[in-house]
Amino acid sequence: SSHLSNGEAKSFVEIPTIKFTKLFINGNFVDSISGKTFESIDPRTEEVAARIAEGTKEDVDVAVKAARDAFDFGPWPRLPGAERAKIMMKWADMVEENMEQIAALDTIECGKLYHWSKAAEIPQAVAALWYYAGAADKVHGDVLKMNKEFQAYTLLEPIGVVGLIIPWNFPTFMFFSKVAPCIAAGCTMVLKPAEQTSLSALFCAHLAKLAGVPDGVLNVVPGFGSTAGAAISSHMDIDAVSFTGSTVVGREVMKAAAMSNLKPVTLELGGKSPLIIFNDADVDKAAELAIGGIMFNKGEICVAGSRVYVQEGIYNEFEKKLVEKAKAWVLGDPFDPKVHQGPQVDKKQFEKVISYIEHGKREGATLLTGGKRMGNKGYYIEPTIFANVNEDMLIAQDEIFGPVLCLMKFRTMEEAIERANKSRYGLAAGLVTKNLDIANTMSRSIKAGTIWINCYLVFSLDCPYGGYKMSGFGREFGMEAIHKYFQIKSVITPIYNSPW
Ligand code: TXE
Repeated sequence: SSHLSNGEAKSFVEIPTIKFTKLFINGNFVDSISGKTFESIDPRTEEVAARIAEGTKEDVDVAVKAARDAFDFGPWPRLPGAERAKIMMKWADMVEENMEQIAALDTIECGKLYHWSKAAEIPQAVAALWYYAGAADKVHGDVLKMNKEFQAYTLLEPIGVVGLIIPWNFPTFMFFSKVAPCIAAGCTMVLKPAEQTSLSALFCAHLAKLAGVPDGVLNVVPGFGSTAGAAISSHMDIDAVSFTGSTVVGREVMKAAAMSNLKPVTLELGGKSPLIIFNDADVDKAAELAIGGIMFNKGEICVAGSRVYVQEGIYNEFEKKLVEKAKAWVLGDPFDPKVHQGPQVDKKQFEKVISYIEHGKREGATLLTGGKRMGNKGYYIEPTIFANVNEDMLIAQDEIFGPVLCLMKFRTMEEAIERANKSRYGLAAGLVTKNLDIANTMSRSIKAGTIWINCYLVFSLDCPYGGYKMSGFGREFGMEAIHKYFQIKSVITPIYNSPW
């Protein structure tokens, strides 16, 4: 196999000094009230990368107070949109200037490809600031009614203090895709990064201050979900929550929101997305899409194409190509530019993926390639492909969130629709066909928030992004995302002596 050995720890880039490890509250880096810290582990080495101040409920309370004061009395919600945009653009420039540093922090904590972060994730994060800065002075209410007796209009008011809870798989992009629309709308916020990946969030908070974001507008409280996270979703003085993470925790967040102050929530949760390949496809290109669709970011992406359905006419050829491509997929240090896949984010995720692989074998699926850990240090897992899978198997139902592909054969389009929809999730789907009728029927029949036709994992900030079914609700990106952060107020007044 062409997999790189992870034996010797080579250094491909200069690892930055880690400067910010404390809570960022009201414009200052502070210790947690308890004084406690937690360890962030480098998944390449299983060694401690940093010790980070551990925020708990008490710290969240202080952060919420700062955000509340900044919202009720501070300049941010009262600035003209164009002024907020100016500061956001400055912040975007600073993120761009510090791209290498930010990418390195994400690689150290998350194990993601450094060169990919530099080429795509951080530029997309910057683009999120541009996009919503551009929107900040162009969102407004409507004139609803003007007749002889009454006129009415709507006002869009920033919703208030927002809680943002983010996961570890795209630390920098998740941070900005949540913060950018929220801050553009004039809200203030308390953000909790995932416990695995706090460093880039803290670094970017530091840049926000330098760019001129007023104190208290953005507060970052690292810590664990059951303490700091739960304190956000159940807080009586947080007006809305946006969450990305597991379906299990999404339900907890919604419950806590309901049981506290009925704050609205947006949930972007797990997926088990189908990629459906028809007989007329270019087999080589389709296999390329399928490999990238599941192995990209080590399978740690909610829209991973984890169920691949191939029509029977090309199935055998496809299977052969797919296995070849999986074997050529290079595992190793994510700082190495030749590598395609780094380690899983942490021990818990690593063990979860391995246990699903074991389960797949027991369930009777055929292991075509992979299926093991690579090396004995770092959370590396070989690209893994199972064939002879059916929808009753756990590996076809659950989100594995790792480099594990389930390959299935189908005969008719009707069968493909039925089986693709046989999932409790509905985040995304991919279609490969040149037949317009098939593409049209399929894209309207699949219950998922995003449909990719003859492509996969193509993202754009102006495409709304989110789930059907247990993949959550609400949409990220696009103008939908900024509207989550407004209250709509209807104002109705009588009019006298109107000419019409
Ligand atoms: O997720 P959690 P984990 C899926 C994926 C993965 C599984 C578990 O299948 O294997 O979830 O990952 C915070 N109240 N996704 O355990 O726990 C937590 O601190 C409030 C899909 O990492 O959902 C972190 O900041 N917050 C996903 C965030 O929630 C709580 C991305 C996500 O962590 C909390 C990540 C609580 N009670 C995982 N408990 C996607 N949609 O892309 C935890 N958190």
